[in-house]
Parts: sequence; structure tokens; C-alpha cells
Amino acid sequence: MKQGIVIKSTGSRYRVLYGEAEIVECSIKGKFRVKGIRTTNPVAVGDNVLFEFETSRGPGIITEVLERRNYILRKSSNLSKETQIIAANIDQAFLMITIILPETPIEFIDRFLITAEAYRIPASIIINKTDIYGPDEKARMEYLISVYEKVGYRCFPLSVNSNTGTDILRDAMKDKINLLAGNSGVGKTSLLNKFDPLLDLKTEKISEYHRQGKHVTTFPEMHKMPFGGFVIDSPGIRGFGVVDMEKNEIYHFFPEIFRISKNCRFYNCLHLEEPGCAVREAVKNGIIDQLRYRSYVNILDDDNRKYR
Ligand SMILES: Nc1nc2c(ncn2[C@@H]2O[C@H](COP(=O)(O)OP(=O)(O)O)[C@@H](O)[C@H]2O)c(=O)[nH]1
Ligand SMILES: [Mg+2]
Ligand SMILES: [Zn+2]
Repeated sequence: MKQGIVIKSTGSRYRVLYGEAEIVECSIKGKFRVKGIRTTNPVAVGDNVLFEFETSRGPGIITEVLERRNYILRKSSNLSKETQIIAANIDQAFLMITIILPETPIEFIDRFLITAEAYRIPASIIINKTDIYGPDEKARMEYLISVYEKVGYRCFPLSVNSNTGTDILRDAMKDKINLLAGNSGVGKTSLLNKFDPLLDLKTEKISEYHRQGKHVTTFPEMHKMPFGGFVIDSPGIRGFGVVDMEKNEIYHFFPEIFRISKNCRFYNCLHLEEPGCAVREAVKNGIIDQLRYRSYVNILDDDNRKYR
């Protein structure tokens, strides 16, 4: 029996990295069940698996999935109850955003962050394309950095194209399993090509940004980095998984709101119009940022909270 790590999963075929560089195409044998969920793919990228070779060096057969530290899910489709495991054993998650071309909505950032909090996966923000920012965009960027670093999320302003700031990110990703998320067009693939030119992945043309919201079923791929560790690129997965949250627990995943909520008069305060709300007071005093509070209210208001 050999042990490897799954770097690509298409739902029926699995690509397993064995040792430093051996790639073994595998299928699965027997039943694999994930407790408590119905999933369309029992094995996902990031999974540590046991496998055996079918013939001496031919394709392999996965016989066991080793225990997962964590995994993230998404619904297979809007209607179905089945879920797809996007990835497993993630050490940290990075959301790549851009101030312009394309502009990343604030609420999108906060939805990503609360999902990361719910999964208890440390999250950071990469702000790409600093090479094209004028004074207004730079000011906007600095403002976002101050807001998110104050809450505790590390920010990495950088430009993949002009190769500034990428070293700091590389150091942060080294030897870890990193999930890289973000809207299409922000530069995720470009970053991977920068980190490992041998990957030679296809980047998107500017004109293709506009085809957003397309409902394609794609499977993420995990790339081994030459500096150690892995980066999971998830085309077609804009955010990162789904978590069903109750209205009264959304604020638990805004760390700064949650901390202050302990001082609210009512234990079931939603921090909207309730008297004696310490959160609203903190927003008024600038202790909690307006931007984050507004995101919180928007997410709370939004009945259709199922994000992909
Ligand atoms: N100006 C600028 N453009 C970039 C930068 N990084 C990526 N791009 C461009 O943004 C577009 C989308 O990049 P891509 O890597 O395909 O984005 P993805 O959809 O997130 O994988 C391409 O035209 C890239 O050349 C950057 O640092 N600066
Ligand atoms: Mg891409
Ligand atoms: Zn309150």
C-alpha cells in the first residue's frame, strides 16, 4: 500500500502525487462515504489517500481516504441536496481581489471571510494589479488594508505583472496547502504561472471577464509549488464553499462584531435597531468600521445567502 496526495479530481478519475514527483492516475474501489453529507465526489484535492498499483506501474486504485483535518463544500447545483467537496486539508485561504479591472465588491470579500471563519480556516487578502492603480485606487486600497488588518486579516498588496510584493506572499504560502479564490480576471492564474513558470497555465483575456456568473462545473486543481507546499486554484468557484448559517449566528463570524456583541443589552441582539446595542455604539464611535457593519447588515438582509 502506498500513500499519496490527490492533486486533481474530476469526480471519477483522480490524479495522485506520490513521493516528490510521481503522478499516478487513479480510480476508486469500494464505497467511500463522508459522514453526515451526501456528496457527488468522495475524494477531493488535498486528500491523503492510500492506493495500490493496478499493474506494476500502471494506473492506481485508491482504497482509503485518510482522516481529513477539514474540507470545504459547495452545492452540486442550486436545487440538489447533494454537495461537492471542493478541497480538503486546507491550511489557509487567500482571496485575491482587485480595486479595478475588475472591481471586487466589498460584500464579496466579507462573505468569503465569514465562510473562512465558519470553517475555521485562516484567511488573508491579496490585492493584485497595484501597477495600474492611480492615486484614487491607491487610497482605496490603503483604506481596505487598514480596515481588514485591524480585524486581523493579513493583506498582501502586489502586482503579478511587475513582480512586486510577490516574494512576501510566497513566504506566507511556503510549505502549506493554500486555497486561492477570487473573481475571474483578478490574476490568480497569472500568479501561479509566476510562482512556477513550468505550469504554463492559460490566463484569461480582458474581454472574457464579462462572462461572469456562468454555471460551469469545474473541479479545482492543486499545484505543487517549487518553493514547497501547494496552491489550489479553483476556476468556476468564485467564493469558497457554502455554509448554512442561521441569521442569528452570522455576526459570530465577524470577529470584531462578535467580540463587542457580548456587551449588548439583549442576548439575542441582531445589532440592528435593538436598544442598548453595543455594536451599533461601536460603529458610531469608529471602533467597528462602517464598511464591515454595512456588509453584515446586507448579508443579514439577503435571503438568498447561498453563495458559491
Ligand atoms: N495590470 C495587471 N494585469 C494583470 C496582473 N495580473 C494579472 N493581470 C491580467 O489580468 C487578466 C486576468 O488574469 P488571470 O490570471 O487569467 O486571472 P484569473 O481569472 O483570476 O485566473 C490577464 O489579462 C492578466 O494578464 C497585474 O499584476 N497587473
Ligand atoms: Mg484563472
Ligand atoms: Zn447588538
